[in-house]
Amino acid sequence: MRRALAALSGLLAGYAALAFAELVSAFVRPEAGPVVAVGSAAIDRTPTPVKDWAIRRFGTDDKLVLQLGILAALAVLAILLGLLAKAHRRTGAAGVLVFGVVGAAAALSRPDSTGATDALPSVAGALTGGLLLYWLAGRPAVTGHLDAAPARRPGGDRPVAADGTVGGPATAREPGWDRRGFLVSATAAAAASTGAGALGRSLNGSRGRDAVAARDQVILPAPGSPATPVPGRAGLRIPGVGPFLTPTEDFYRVDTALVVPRIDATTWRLRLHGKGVTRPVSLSFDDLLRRELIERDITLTCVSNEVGGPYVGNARWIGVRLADLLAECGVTPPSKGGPADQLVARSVDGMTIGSPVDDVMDGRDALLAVGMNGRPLPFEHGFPVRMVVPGLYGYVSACKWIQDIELTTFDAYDPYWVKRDWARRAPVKTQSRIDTPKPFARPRAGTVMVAGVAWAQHRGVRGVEVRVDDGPWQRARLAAEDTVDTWRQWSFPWEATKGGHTLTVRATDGTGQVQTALRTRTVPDGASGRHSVVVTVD
Ligand SMILES: Nc1nc2c(c(=O)[nH]1)N[C@H]1C(S)=C(S)[C@@H](COP(=O)(O)O)O[C@H]1N2
Ligand SMILES: [Mo]
Repeated sequence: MRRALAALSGLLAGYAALAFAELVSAFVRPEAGPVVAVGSAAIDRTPTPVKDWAIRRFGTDDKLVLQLGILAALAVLAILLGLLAKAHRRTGAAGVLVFGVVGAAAALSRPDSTGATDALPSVAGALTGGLLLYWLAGRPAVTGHLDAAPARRPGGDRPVAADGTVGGPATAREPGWDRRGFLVSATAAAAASTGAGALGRSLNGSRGRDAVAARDQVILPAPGSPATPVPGRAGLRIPGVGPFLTPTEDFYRVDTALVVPRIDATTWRLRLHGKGVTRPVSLSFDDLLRRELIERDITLTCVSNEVGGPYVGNARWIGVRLADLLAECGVTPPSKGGPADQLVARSVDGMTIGSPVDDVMDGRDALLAVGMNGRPLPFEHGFPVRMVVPGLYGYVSACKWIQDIELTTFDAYDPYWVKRDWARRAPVKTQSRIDTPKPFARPRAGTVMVAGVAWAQHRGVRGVEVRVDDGPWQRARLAAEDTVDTWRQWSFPWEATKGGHTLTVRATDGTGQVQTALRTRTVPDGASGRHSVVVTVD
């Protein structure tokens, strides 16, 4: 029993620490809270193969899994500290402080840390937790004092001991542990912590309210250069193949942000500066909206997408042409003698993403996007402004929550993902995917519609072929092309015969290059190889 109470003390101390840290974080920054800080620091330090696996295994839930993992680990450690404090009161309490130091160090190590105050939530939380553990662990010492006045059961006539034993004196009780005093303290501590945590939560929640209100106020001006209408036959409407334009709520999300930044567009600014920038600028959101806006359909792909994977989506983006802005600031691409070959975009959450200046300025529709599918960007996808560059994987082009653009060189600076084993330059590889039938489907013999998508952004898709088992490559029917920057749907009516079959797809891009069969992993510059689906025809 004493051990259980000791373990409970540890848990309570951990709970109090996190709750008070949450409260203090509301006065600092929600990102400085210990769980978010440790989680973010862990993300930054996770070896690339593990991170890549987590993205593939858990998708957008990777962050939830990480935070639940941290909480579970903390719970175990808190129990151990509680047990330790039973024997060594001071050591146990000091152990809680060690976690405060770890949390504080994590918060200060973050690239978006705004200064020493980021340590406060962890330090305050740990002090609270440490003191509580010290206090609870000391409770046994006061046993004799309560024994003198056993509680009376309401309406009853027999004394009730603190541990609920009815009848005689405290003989049945474990010696040295004042259980009632403990329970009173513990309950009070739990209540205070819950109150503090709830208050912190609600204060943190209201922080983003201005940003939400500012986003609700945004009215996107009509684009001066609208997107060409999507050809009616770009979407095949085949069951199992998604719509040609991916609905925003279905669009994949990949980023390192444990707390989605909620930026107030009315105070947001974008700075553009660096090597060869003769006229640096600082722009407001309204400055951007006053420029000519262009609207383009662009398919975005993540470098962590496995062959056949889901991290690809096609949206209608509205934004400012980045090349024009760069030219106004005096930027010349390196191919024309400019001194900077890398454009580094920096987000409010400390992400850095580097793109080749030559690609951004070669005439393609590289955007500072303000809208997605006709609406202001959702916070999850980078509100108020993000980059989108056709033909480059997201990690080398698509910085969300952007706040700074610096012109530099590839020699001088490695951005976030490049420091973590990913390639400096990463054009999207030609890929194709079978969306129907699904793996291990059991279609009936006869005509089975095989269909999916293919993409080779900025080169375009010229052809798609399907192979059944080891048979010849057969031409699939291609849906109409929207632009070279978008994916293309395809279909192949297959006369399916009974038995097990393997369907394989390959695309040919606009330059005539056939998608390679060579299988590579996602690291360092994107998976290659062909998607196959195994089915059994009944
Ligand atoms: N600030 C920030 N921007 C980011 C990232 C990130 O982690 N942080 N991830 C990049 C990656 S790897 C991809 S694939 C795209 C994904 O954009 P989406 O989440 O809007 O689909 O965002 C890019 N921009
Ligand atoms: Mo990505």
